Amino acid sequence: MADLAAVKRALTAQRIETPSWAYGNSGTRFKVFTQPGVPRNPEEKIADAAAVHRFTGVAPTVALHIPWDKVDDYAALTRYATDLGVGIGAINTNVFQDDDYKLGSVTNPDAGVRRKATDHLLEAIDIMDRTGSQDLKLWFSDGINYPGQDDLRTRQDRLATALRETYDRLGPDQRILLEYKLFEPAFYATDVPDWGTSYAHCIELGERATVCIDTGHHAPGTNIEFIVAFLLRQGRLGAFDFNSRFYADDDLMVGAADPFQLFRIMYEIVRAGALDPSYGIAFMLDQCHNIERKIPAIIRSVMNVQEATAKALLVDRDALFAAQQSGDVLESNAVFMDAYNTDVRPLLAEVRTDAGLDPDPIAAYKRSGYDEKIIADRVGGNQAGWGA
Ligand code: PSV
Ligand code: MN
Repeated sequence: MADLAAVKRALTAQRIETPSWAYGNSGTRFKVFTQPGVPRNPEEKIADAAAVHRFTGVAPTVALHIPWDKVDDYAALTRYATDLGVGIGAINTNVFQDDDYKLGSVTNPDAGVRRKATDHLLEAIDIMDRTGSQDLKLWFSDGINYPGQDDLRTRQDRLATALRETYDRLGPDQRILLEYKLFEPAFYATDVPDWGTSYAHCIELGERATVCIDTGHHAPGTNIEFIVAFLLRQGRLGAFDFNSRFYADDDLMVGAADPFQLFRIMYEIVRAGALDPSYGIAFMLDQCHNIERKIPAIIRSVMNVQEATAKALLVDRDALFAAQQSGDVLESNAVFMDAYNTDVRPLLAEVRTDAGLDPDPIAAYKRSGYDEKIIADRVGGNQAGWGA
């Protein structure tokens, strides 16, 4: 039996970071649907992140995206966040929305474009210095659409050069989170398509370069928990971008498509003792909410991660190891599934009540009047969204 007091302590200490862009408008390649009450600036996004933290108690940081969240005074923005009870988390770079990047950013055949892209990565570290952020999250949309369009190997050299310059600029407490993505927007070849490529570049760079696993960035059927286990063993798992995919990179609420997969991932985390914030893994959401209200969707996502975590913590590891050791296939699987099939909602309600929170964060949010207030207040101005 898992020690219930220890499980509750672990759940209380858990931390989940929310992304500023999830509070803004978003859509598919075909349509961005706007919603009333959407933030018009970084401050309003931070205010929404603070609301999520107030109701969940486990989401005390918000990731920024530059230049979407560009401001003149990052120290002031950080103070603003602190006053609302949250901190600034990872800084995300954007080398995918300028016309210059049509043929790639840091892997572009044009040295001038590569310089511009690398300068943006360096600028992001300047911002981290001011916000106190430790994580620079890099996702490159770089890739090619047609065989022969560019030299696959040379593009890896260009990538390595830009990463080296960026890594060398990091402060002692800062690190790179290098994300990979199987495809899109490049359809034939992507320059960082998988964890192996990301891992190899991280090894080359040094120990402050780690892999970010975006759960939506794999081929169907990929065993993501294997990647988690492998990278943890190598000490190179730095972060998650949690979301759900049904087909491609859907970026829907984590735990919506495959809660069992999320449980299996969280089990590897628990198994490695990597859940506690002091271990250094950033558990972030990377989602967008195109048709549903954004704040309750983010609260629901945080709760889904908590539920998967609670189930992972409930695995009777002594019984599991004993069954595994004796080669009892059915018993091992049964122990694992027992934990997954436990209804952990009452346990999490208790954890929240103990922390002085409402046991039902979604209901509490709905009752709070926050949604009505932002709809009434945020009139005029330009709503934030992709490209804003
Ligand atoms: C694009 O796929 C993406 O969702 C990446 O996962 C990044 O983390 C995110 O955008 C923000 O740039
Ligand atoms: Mn991501």
